[in-house]
Amino acid sequence: MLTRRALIASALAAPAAAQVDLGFADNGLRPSTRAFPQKGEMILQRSSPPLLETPISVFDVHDFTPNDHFFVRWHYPFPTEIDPAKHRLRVGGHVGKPLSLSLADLAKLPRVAIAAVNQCAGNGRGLFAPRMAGAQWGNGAMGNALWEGVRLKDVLALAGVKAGAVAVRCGGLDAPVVETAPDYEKSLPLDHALSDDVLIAWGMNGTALPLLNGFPLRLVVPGWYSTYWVKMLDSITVLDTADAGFWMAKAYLQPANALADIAPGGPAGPRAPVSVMRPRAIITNIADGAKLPPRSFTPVQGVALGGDHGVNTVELSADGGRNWVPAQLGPDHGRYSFRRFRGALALGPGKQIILARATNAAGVSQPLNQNWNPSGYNRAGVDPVRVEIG
Ligand SMILES: Nc1nc2c(c(=O)[nH]1)N[C@H]1C(S)=C(S)[C@@H](COP(=O)(O)O)O[C@H]1N2
Ligand SMILES: [Mo]
Repeated sequence: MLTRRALIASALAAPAAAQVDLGFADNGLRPSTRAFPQKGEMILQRSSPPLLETPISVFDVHDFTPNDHFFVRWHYPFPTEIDPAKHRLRVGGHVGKPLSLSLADLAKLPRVAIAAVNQCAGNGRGLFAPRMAGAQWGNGAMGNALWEGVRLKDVLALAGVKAGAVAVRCGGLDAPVVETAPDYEKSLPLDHALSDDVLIAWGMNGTALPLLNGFPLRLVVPGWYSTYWVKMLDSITVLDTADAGFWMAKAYLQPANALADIAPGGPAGPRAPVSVMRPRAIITNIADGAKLPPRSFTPVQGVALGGDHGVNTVELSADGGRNWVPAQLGPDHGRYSFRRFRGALALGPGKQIILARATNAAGVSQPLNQNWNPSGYNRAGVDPVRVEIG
């Protein structure tokens, strides 16, 4: 299944100049890099641990984001050389039979492939106004891939989950620099861990996971933000009490309302862990601020995701959302996948604003206003694209 060793990357020793979050420069331009192993040109947010963003132009031409342009996000340093033959996935905690599984052991279970969008909970954070702290991502902290592996529930069945279990905690090979810092571990509620769609994946778009995307194994939680998609997965612990660890109880919390929003500067109110993604449509062929020649119809295209339900419609508007015209949808790769869209708008001369709005199969639509919250999670509103015609 995995025959080659992941390459050591001298490039992972970061250029010293870029240890801080770079974000958007005043002129809106962000530095790009080709210095990372198995990656082509990416937008550099931070070099160590790496935060690499996918240029929007990549989404304009692919249903499946190529591995060498797939975004990268790590909280902590991780091994840069991994021998897949020696890798073990330990399964323990509240189970009848603790396990230590090799990749060959996993490959004996039924294999599954699912197309799914992996999106950082902070995707688009840098576009919020007012701004907030955290990686200043544009909309490129997401990507769509065909993930191949086995079901988490099949692995849990091998170990035998005991009565009274409530959650399943996953951890990877990365570790904090400071010993007292909390290991990156994320938990799924037991019912979700047992769903058919949650995978332990080794394959990404027909090949092994790139090192930076979690070689040799990662969790795939379709429809949920990628904070749960633990990379370099090496431990699964079944819990009989709620996970009180930092990364579940203290981090990745958002306002506990449908849109996860509050008034900027307003009281935070009750909070809940981020989980399900909301529908979004991102225009990929026209950059915000572009100058376009006059023509009777301006083509508009992009990618949409439906969250945990498929994309039902994408609509376009050139009059601030009073009138909408349906866009044509591209191939359907399943409910968790990107769905590309294309349409055309008649735009008069001068300054115009183009809107694209996705609605999913559960009838959830994008609001026109952005859902602001103090951590910049779950950006779900329509992203307007301002253009000048003429
Ligand atoms: N082991 C481990 N897994 C992790 C993380 C991490 O820091 N360590 N970060 C998570 C977050 S917040 C994101 S956005 C995704 C990014 O996945 P990618 O790097 O494959 O795009 O990985 C997730 N899985
Ligand atoms: Mo993330």
